[in-house]
Amino acid sequence: MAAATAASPCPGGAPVCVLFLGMAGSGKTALVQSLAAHLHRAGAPPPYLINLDPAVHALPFPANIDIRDTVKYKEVMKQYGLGPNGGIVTSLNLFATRFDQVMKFIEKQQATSQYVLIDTPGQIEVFTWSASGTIITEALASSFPSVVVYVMDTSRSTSPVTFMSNMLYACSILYKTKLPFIVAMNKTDIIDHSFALEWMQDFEAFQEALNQEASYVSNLTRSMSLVLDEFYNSLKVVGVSAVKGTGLDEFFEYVSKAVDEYERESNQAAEATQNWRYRSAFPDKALKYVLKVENKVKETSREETLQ
Ligand SMILES: Nc1nc2c(ncn2[C@@H]2O[C@H](COP(=O)(O)OP(=O)(O)OP(=O)(O)O)[C@@H](O)[C@H]2O)c(=O)[nH]1
Ligand SMILES: [Mg+2]
Repeated sequence: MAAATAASPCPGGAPVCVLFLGMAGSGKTALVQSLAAHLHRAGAPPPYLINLDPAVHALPFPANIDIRDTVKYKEVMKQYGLGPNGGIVTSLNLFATRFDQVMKFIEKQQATSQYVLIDTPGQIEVFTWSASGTIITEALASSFPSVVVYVMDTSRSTSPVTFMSNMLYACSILYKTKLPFIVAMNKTDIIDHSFALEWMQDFEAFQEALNQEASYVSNLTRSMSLVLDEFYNSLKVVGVSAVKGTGLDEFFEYVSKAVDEYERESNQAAEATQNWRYRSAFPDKALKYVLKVENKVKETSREETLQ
């Protein structure tokens, strides 16, 4: 429980925003509930819970912010003459216009919560490919250490072709959000996720499993698996069971590693922006000189402060 109970995983003390994405029924809501219960049992500060699914009937956790309090999904469908998916997209769009208020609530959590756990709708594309999803993700990531968790139903990914489709989806979300990324292989109480780990680490084991399936899709999958090799290398994968509450300590350890990654990348991005600012104004030689002078100025002012 060390990772979850220790002081904030973020050096600045800001709460870490964890966004749960994944196919319908993969267990996003159950995992958020299970993680909140896990933190509670360990006596850790309570996480701040946000529900962004306007269509959920019964929520198994007490949300601090619930989209359903602001937007009535059924009325949105009626008012705009929309079907279920259009209703969810529009509800999220309406909610996104007021997301600045959510940000203010999260800011106030600095002293009380280490984690902000955010549940999203099952229609994954609604969140990952809509303007509101992008607005919400970027707003969070620009102010708080933010991590994406792709929840996968392990028991439904035992066929290599289905597994590959799931991984392609995960890959597309990683490249879309460009945030530190964790794959939570859920429902390990039904089947252990070791088969999936083996497929990701051992290309030949995956090929062997594919050989059992003779279809044109398996040929496509064979080629795709070569492409995904690079993606697998940088991936953090953890097996969990939301129902049994297993793997959750390890999950929080991965979140801490993802926060380190977030910090590293934001520092690099800040440096790159700064260098770019100079680069656009000065030719290469002059740039080196400007950076040298700037470092000298920094050193001098540091020395003056110390004196
Ligand atoms: N055996 C088992 N079942 C699980 C686990 N996690 C979730 N489930 C079940 O899977 C079903 C879907 O879980 P949800 O948490 O609603 O999944 P979701 O991803 O939030 O679903 P949507 O919001 O509809 O996309 C429920 O019947 C859960 O009880 C798990 O770890 N093990
Ligand atoms: Mg759900």
